[in-house]
Amino acid sequence: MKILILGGDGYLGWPTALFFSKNNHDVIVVDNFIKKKMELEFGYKPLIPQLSLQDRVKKWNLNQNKKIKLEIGDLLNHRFIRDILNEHKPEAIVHYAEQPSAPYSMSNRERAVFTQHNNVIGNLNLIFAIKKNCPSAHLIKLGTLGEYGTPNIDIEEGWIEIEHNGRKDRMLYPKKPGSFYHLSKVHDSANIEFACRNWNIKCTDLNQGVVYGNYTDEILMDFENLSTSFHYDEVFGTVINRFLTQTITGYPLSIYGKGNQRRGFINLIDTINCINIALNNPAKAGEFRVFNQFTDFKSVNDLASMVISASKKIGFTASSKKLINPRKEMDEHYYNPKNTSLISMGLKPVVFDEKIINKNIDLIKKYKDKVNTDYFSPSIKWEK
Ligand code: USQ
Repeated sequence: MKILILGGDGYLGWPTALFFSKNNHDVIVVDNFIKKKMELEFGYKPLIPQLSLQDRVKKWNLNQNKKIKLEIGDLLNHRFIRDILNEHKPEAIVHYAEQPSAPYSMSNRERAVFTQHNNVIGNLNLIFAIKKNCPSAHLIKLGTLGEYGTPNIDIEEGWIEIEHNGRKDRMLYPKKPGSFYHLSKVHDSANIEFACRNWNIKCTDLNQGVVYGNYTDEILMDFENLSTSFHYDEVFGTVINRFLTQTITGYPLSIYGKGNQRRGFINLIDTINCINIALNNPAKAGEFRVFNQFTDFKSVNDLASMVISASKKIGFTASSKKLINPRKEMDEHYYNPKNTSLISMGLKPVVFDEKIINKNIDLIKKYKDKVNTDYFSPSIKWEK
């Protein structure tokens, strides 16, 4: 199948490209390197040094039947994305090409505006280009579980049956997200749902939990040269990846607030497995299908305790510290998000256990001397 991967230089996009190339698909990777520019704004580097995207693609293509193609450009340039779709006529489009950080979007007005402009307008340009040039392509859009927030009712997969004053309808599930970043994905979902209803295009919107992990089978083929961007700073590093990096340096695991907030999470390997399931079972024409893409949910305290106890078995003496929460989040809350769709379609989740925690630690421990512990303290405050 011909698959376009938008945001193919990123933490998720790069390993997704490797997986589909390895599995004999024609992969075209698109990126504008905006994330690299955002990293430079803060001076943050990923823990594992990375080759440029061009060099990684060259290395990979040396030993593969199916060569990855690379296109550099920005979804904000509507002519660029229109021409790419016209030239390649992809059957599936995996859309990761968005500003991915909640703290970034909350750091000041400019970055909030940038986040929503970049994400919402880029996505709009994409759906217009799909309508014009490849209306039967399956759009696989990365949304986020955080679109829902932490409501005091069960979280369904994108849609909910509502009965109001004696009448019923099936509506998009109401959203109460916790950052301007998460809101950008809410707006994307609403725009795509309208496009599916209005133009008969097809989309799977994946409301993904917090991703962790630093390897996939394809990355392990040449870890030094094919690694993905593994961040541990407060802007781009997700909570478990930060905890793993703090463990190797002996820095206390940074629990925000009382640590009772619960979140859904998923291993990097399962992100790709879920995309693969969606790809092999496309939405129908006109369908806006939503899957909640996480494999487990736990409190931040539980995640920290699991990392501390697992890492003890391999000689680390990790501890944790509760910090004043820089974000505005509910500490005690009901949380019951559903994730039955992908499991019923065959996802066999990678379990977050001692083995997986320690394999991830083992792969990064040799970079211990590269860790900059200044990256660990949160400075971006939601209420400022
Ligand atoms: N947290 C800590 N300590 C830390 C970092 C985070 O306790 O050092 C807590 C936060 O307060 C939050 C939870 O961990 O309650 C998750 O934070 P995060 O930074 O790992 O994840 P988040 O900001 O929610 O965003 C990440 C990705 C984003 C994706 C989202 C999925 O950066 O792209 O959309 O996870 S979700 O959270 O389900 O919306």
